[in-house]
Parts: sequence; structure tokens; C-alpha cells
Amino acid sequence: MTDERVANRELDAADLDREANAPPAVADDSPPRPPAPATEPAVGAAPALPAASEAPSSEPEASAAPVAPIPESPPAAESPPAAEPEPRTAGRFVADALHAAGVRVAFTVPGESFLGLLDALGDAGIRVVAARHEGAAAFMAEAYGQLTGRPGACLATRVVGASNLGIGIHTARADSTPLFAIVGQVPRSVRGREAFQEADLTGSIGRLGIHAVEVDDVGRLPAAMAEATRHVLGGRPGPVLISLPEDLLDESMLSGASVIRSARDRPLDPDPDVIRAVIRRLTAADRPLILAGAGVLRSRSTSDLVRLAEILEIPVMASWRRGDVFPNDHPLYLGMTGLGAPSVVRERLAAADALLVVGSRLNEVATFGYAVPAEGQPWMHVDLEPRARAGALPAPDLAIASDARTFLRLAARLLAGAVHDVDHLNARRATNAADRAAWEAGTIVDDDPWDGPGVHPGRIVATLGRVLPPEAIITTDAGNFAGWLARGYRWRRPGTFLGPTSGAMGYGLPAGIAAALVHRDRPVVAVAGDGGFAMTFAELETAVRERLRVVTLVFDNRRYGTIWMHQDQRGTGRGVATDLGPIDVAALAEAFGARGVRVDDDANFEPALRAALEADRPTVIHLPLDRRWVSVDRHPS
Ligand SMILES: Cc1ncc(C[n+]2csc(CCOP(=O)(O)OP(=O)(O)O)c2C)c(N)n1
Ligand SMILES: [Mg+2]
Repeated sequence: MTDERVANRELDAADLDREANAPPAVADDSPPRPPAPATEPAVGAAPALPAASEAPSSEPEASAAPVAPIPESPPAAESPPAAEPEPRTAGRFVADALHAAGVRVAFTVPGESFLGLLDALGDAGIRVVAARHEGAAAFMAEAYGQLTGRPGACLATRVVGASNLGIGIHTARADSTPLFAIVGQVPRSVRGREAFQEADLTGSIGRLGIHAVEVDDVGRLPAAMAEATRHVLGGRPGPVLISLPEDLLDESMLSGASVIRSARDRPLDPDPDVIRAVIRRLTAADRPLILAGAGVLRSRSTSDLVRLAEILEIPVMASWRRGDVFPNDHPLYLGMTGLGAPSVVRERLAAADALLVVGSRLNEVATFGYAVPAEGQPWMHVDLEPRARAGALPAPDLAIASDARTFLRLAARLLAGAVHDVDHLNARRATNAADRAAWEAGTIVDDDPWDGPGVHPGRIVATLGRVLPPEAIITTDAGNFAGWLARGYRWRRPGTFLGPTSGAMGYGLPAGIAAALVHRDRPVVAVAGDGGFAMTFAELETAVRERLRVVTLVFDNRRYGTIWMHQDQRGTGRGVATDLGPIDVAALAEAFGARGVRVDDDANFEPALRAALEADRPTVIHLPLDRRWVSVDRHPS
């Protein structure tokens, strides 16, 4: 048996490039903090905006360009409090507290119940974007939070607005996204008197979040905002609902009241001996595997994950809708779990004889209905809040409370100069190559013969992969059309995929709008079915107004296809409530001031996509689909 010395490699240029496009860290801003490494993207590195001179702006700091880029730097929760100039209204205080927590943009449908806050946001340095429905506003805020690591903010009025926000609050909870949902409440003088649009907001919608508070006294506002911020930013980040009575927002705060900067909760660095134990189990195994989730994306540690995987020669899978967590063109990448995954993904996951889960909550879809980890399957969990026993899942052999980056870096450091059994390593390399080949073969989506009518969904996805540059951002809605994307698209950089693990329809376009607001220079493609698109297409006007160049693809089978499939599997596929009528999607897009294009066959898709990427306004590409394309596993051939 020979020994081989494996040292930490320097990151190559491709690694740097990948990480530079990653979202800012969320989870580790508490002191002490080492100086940022060379791979860190520059704070506020948002590129210049095209067509800035024509665009409207509510960004107060925008001096040179009318539309300022939304800053991408992480929240400065640890910086010292600013001096308090003079008394201010409670509305302004809340706006300042949101800004101090990292909020730079707020999405809203306004109401008369929170004008005292709405009017103060601009002065506090927060840009306001009006949406056409609170559900979409909440999706925008959620997507913004996922992408940037900064908390998103959505604002709505009383119970009518709050209940519409609900779907986005739930999505933020499922995605562990930092989010402030702020709701104007009825004035205190009429509270509890069946006032107009009155409801118990904290006890109802607020319970979808991780924390909810109604503030009925300005004296309690500083502590309430600090507590809410502490929940939003983590340990495990999430959404909070803050209910603020209309009249309270116009009250004056005492001049001494100051924004309390709440530090982020952060677990202590993990014990090196425990990390060594993880490494020992991984290196001793024959078919080890790393399953990586959003925690890796949020802590911007994809490069660290790549390095650890390469040192150990251990393949990596992405958890559901986190396909951008590891470069898909890397030979160690073995696919994304969950809906749309080819059977080889589940088989390989189940075959892992040492499974390291980093930054994933192991939800039902990601684990194929809690099938993995199976009883008796050795597994280890690294997470800000690791699961001791995850519901239906067996307890992990090792549970390590850590943010992903800290763990991955410490592990790589401990491995510097480690001695590997080269025979074992070579055997693993051969297995990995075979696994990768099986995954490649299982993820070809464009090979079925098809001459129409309508487009071949696999060929559309293959064309997307060929035409879009690595930095392009894809957002997805919910539905069976997404199966081809999940299986066939190759994400190459972190921060290029936004998908709700809540499975909420209507997410695609609003998320695309948020992504395009953050990255005006990058292609953004929202992918939706006809059902999901119709839920939030009014936001096309938002995209036009904000001069965003988001491209939306609408796979149109004129049905709620996923649910029709379930009906069909039960033998009741008569289309009750699942058969829909046609929409002239291209005409609809034009009516909103966007570009609308109908593509009836595969050959016309690439030119339409290229033209959309070049266009100076949003484009919707309507892709009629033969209904025999039921799912990525069930199609005409
Ligand atoms: C807000 C919401 N309502 C209902 C559902 C249940 N649901 C899941 S997929 C689906 C149909 C999606 O239809 P479409 O967007 O046309 O995509 P397709 O399945 O036809 O590809 C429905 C109704 C959901 N996930 N989200
Ligand atoms: Mg459909």
C-alpha cells in the first residue's frame, strides 16, 4: 500500500470566479471576525446599471445615477450605533431600525394604516418598490433575502394585506430566509372593537413566521425591533411579522430612543475533535457523500465545499432547489435531490455509507419522503440548528452546530498535510467517475424524438443551458414543467437559482423581479407554467416600471398539469378543476408594456431567447406544450 500526501490546494481562477458571484454571508457577522479572505467579493460590488439615466428611483443615496444599485454588502449588525440627532416619529424609528438590520429595499402594496412608516423609508435609505399583490411583494422580499443574505422586507395593510403576505412568509420559513413582514394595524383606540379590517395578526398570519409581535406603546418599540431583528438574522434565519398600529407610527419617540443593534446568534466554533471524527468516517467509507443545502449558499462557502470535496475525493449532491450550491460541471457533482431528480440520484443517496449533510434542513421533498437517511445509514449533520432527531429521520451519528463556512474551513485546515491511503483513494475515484457517468446519462432531457405540436420541454432546457452564461439567474415557479429544469439544467455558480422549497405557485416572476433588481447586469430567467404564471403575472407591470429585463418562460399545457397527473394516477383524470382555458400570453405581455413572443416549435426558441436577453425591457416567451408531456418521467415517446 502506498501513501500519498495531500495538501490544501490553492483555489484556482474558476473557484474565485464562482465565489465572486455568491451572495453575501448571513450567518457569521458576530465578532471576533477574521479579515475577509482573498476570495471574498468586494462589499457593494454591484456592477453599474445599464440605461440608468432613464430609470426612476426612490433611492436617496443615488447621486450620480438615477437608479442606484441595491447594495449587496451584508448587514452591518455589529457596527456601533449612530448618534441620535433629534426626536423622530415611531415610523421613522422603525425605518431606521430596518435599515440598521440590513434592509435596503421594501416591497409593498400600500395601505392607509402604515403611511407613517412608508413615508419614512426613503429618508432612512430604503428603496420602496410597489407591487400589484402582497403575495408577490412577499415573494420578491423572500427572493431578495435568499439572493443577497440581507433581510428582505414586505409591507402590507391590516388583515387584508397581511393574509396576502402569508404565502411569502411561509416560503421564507421553509427557505430559512431573513424577512421582515411589517403590517399596519388598526388604530389603538378601535382595537378589539371590530374595527375595519381588524384581526389578531400575530395570532394568525404571524404564526407562519418564527416570531410575531404587535407593539402598542412607542416605549416598547426599540426592544421589539431589536428582538425581531435577532430572530430574522438567526441562528437559523427566518421571517418575523411586526404589527404596528396606524396611530403609533405618527407618535414622537423620546429623543434618547436609539436603534438597538442586535448581534447575530452564532454557535461556537465546532470542536476540532468532532470535525476529525467526521473526516475519519468519511475517509473510511467506500461510498461517502456530501449533501449540501442553503446553509452553504448563505455562508458563501461553495469554494470551501469544492475544496473539501476535492481533498477528500468525495462527491457532492445538492438538496432540492439548491442546485447552484456546487458547480454542476464539476466531476464530483452528482445531482440535485427531490422532485425531478433521476432515479440514480435517489439510489446513490441511499447507497452512501457515510453521509455528511451540510446546511440542509432535510425536508420531505429533499429526502424523497424521509427515505434518506434511512434507519441504520451512517450520517452526520452540520447545521446552525442541527436536528437531533429530525421527525421521521433517524438521529444523526454526529450533530455539529456550526455555520457551513466555519465547519468547511476548519475541516480543510485540519486536512492540510493529511496522509491518504492512495489505493482507497483510487478506488473511490473510479467509483466517483462511474457515479458521475450514471448521473450524466440520467439527466439527458432533450433526446426524445419530437416534431411538435408545440415545443419539446427538454430541448428548451438544453437550449437554456447552452445559451445562458454561467452568471445567469434562474427562478422557478411550482409545477411539473419544473421537472425538466431540475433534471436538465446545469448551474455553474452559487447564487444563480431561486426556487421556493415551499412549493408555492406564483413565485417565479416576482423572484425574477427581485433578482433583476439586485443584478441589473445579469440575465434573469423566470420559468413558470401557465397556472403559476397566471397567479402573479400582474407583476409584469412592476417589471416594466422598474425597467427590469427579466425574461419569463411560460410552459403552457392549459391545465394545472401536476394536479391533473395526480388525478390521473388515482384513476380520476377527468380534469375536474385542472383543465384550463387558453391565454394569449404574448398579447397579455404586450398589454403590460413588456415584450411578448409566442414560440410554437423548438427551432424558434433560441433566436427568441437571444433577442429577449438583448432587449431593454421584460420579455415573456409563451411556449405552448402538447398535453402528452405530462412530466419529465412521462412523455409522448
Ligand atoms: C399557491 C399554490 N396553489 C396550489 C398549489 C398546488 N399545485 C401544485 S402544482 C399545481 C399546478 C401547476 O400548474 P402549472 O403552473 O400550469 O404547471 P404544470 O404542472 O401544468 O406544469 C398546483 C395547482 C401550489 N403548489 N401552490
Ligand atoms: Mg400548466
